[in-house]
Amino acid sequence: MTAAPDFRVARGPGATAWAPETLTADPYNAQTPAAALTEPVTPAEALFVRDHFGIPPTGPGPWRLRVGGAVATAFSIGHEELLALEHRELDVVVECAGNGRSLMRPAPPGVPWGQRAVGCAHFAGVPFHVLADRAGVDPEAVEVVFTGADRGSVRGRRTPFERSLPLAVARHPDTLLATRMNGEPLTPGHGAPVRLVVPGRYAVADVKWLVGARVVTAPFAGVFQAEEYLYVTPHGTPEGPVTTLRVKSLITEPAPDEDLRRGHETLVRGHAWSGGGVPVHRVEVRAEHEDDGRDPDRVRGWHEAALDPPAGPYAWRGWSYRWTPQQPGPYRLLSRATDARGETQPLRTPWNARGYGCNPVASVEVVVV
Ligand SMILES: Nc1nc2c(c(=O)[nH]1)N[C@H]1C(S)=C(S)[C@@H](COP(=O)(O)O)O[C@H]1N2
Ligand SMILES: [Mo]
Repeated sequence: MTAAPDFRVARGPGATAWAPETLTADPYNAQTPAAALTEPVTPAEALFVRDHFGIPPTGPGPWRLRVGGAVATAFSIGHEELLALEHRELDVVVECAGNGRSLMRPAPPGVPWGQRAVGCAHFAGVPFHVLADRAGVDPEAVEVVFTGADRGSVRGRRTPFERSLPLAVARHPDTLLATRMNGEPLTPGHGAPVRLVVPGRYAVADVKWLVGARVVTAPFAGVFQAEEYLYVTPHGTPEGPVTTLRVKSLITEPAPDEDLRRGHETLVRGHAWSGGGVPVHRVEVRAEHEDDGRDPDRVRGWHEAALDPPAGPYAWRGWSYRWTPQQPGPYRLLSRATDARGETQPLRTPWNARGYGCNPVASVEVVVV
């Protein structure tokens, strides 16, 4: 049996450092290393990074968040004052809407993510509604626009990274102004000193380096809201913004191309998650031998995996299945998650023109000797 490659680098007692795998250098886009995905909580230094413009110079000292727009009293708040407010802690799946795009054929434009633009982190933050209530939201307000300190050019127009949320989502008690991740202050790459975390949604909602929250009375039409991050049909028709995470699973063990032994029990493990706070109800596993044929419509023999206890409504859920391969040769292991609403992962890779929300059954190829 070949061991999974070890990306851990010792850094003091008990500490590990995991290097994300760079896909593009400028702006920096990097995937979570496979070895780090076996962890229930993804280490901060390993979590994938998705930047449009790069890290802006915002330290905690001069940082302020302006809350304004259609409110009774606009104000700004500094870092110390925000830290003093009551924090809420949540384990949250962070997944890029483009995760899995490179599986789609033909390849849609965009960062060619494999299946590792994802992780699950433990966030602590102040619910945004606390600041909204302090400002006093106007009755005719419909959305809140969240602004990052980073800016750059998109098709010749300079813009900050800005995204809006419907007022009810912005005011949901689980929508957080996160100051900490995995028990430590946020790192610069993940939005220090403060980022938005909107549990259950694709991570494009989680504005990093947050400096502004503007209440608006008409739907926001910024580039990252109205032009980018839309589902677009194969015929080019926009179908609306990416919002809720689609149900999905990941196989973390065995590692791809691992050699397994015939007649020996192997633990197949992974994570599964869905969006909108809907829990994963079921994960099924199938071991498909090369001789079985690979037409996904003929795939039968799904077996119930055991689910770990849930770590909260927005965390991914660990699952495992004990498998004893009976034949030598190449196998493909598949996992399929179903959530409490009955949404299940499709067998075939869904396709859309921008390559978002790719959630087919997970698969890994292994060899039995
Ligand atoms: N200010 C700002 N926030 C941002 C982005 C960005 O480029 N700038 N990228 C978004 C996208 S598309 C994703 S997937 C997540 C990635 O978060 P991470 O880099 O901490 O993993 O941040 C989101 N928030
Ligand atoms: Mo993203």
